[in-house]
Amino acid sequence: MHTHSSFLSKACRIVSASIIMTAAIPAFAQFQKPEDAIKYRQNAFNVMATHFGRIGAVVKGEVPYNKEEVAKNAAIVAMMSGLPWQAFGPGTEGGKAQPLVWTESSKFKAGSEKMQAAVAELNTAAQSGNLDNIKKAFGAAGQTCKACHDDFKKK
Ligand code: ASC
Repeated sequence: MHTHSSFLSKACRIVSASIIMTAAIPAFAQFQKPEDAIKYRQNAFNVMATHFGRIGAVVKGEVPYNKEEVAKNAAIVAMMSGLPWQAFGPGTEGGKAQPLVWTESSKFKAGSEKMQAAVAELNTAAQSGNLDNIKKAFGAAGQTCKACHDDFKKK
């Protein structure tokens, strides 16, 4: 029969083993393997590009301006813009990312922050419902996408 103390010592061993295994998780953090991180960031960018593109269609005059629709799309873009970066950790090289993402990581981070600031501005313009401001903010945000792609995305 198990004594109370042997149960405790077994529990302690399990907890210790868990702590050791946690410490052994590499820098791609919550992702089980590098491919999962690559998929995650590509999916996040894809959702962002889909909703950014819907605003683009309005900006280009292909779709009539509807305040609620643009506001919803801009909010999604702004929310998604914070997600991909956690999935570029060490050991997750690959996909469409250039090696420069990891060798020039401070430049990459600065670019990501410019984009996040620009889409936050786009969201502000979209919520206020001024189409001229939306057009300006959309153009500026698109420039921040392109700036990063030029340097960090494989063609
Ligand atoms: C988009 C999209 C991008 C940017 C970029 C802007 O709609 O998918 O990656 O705009 O093309 O230059």
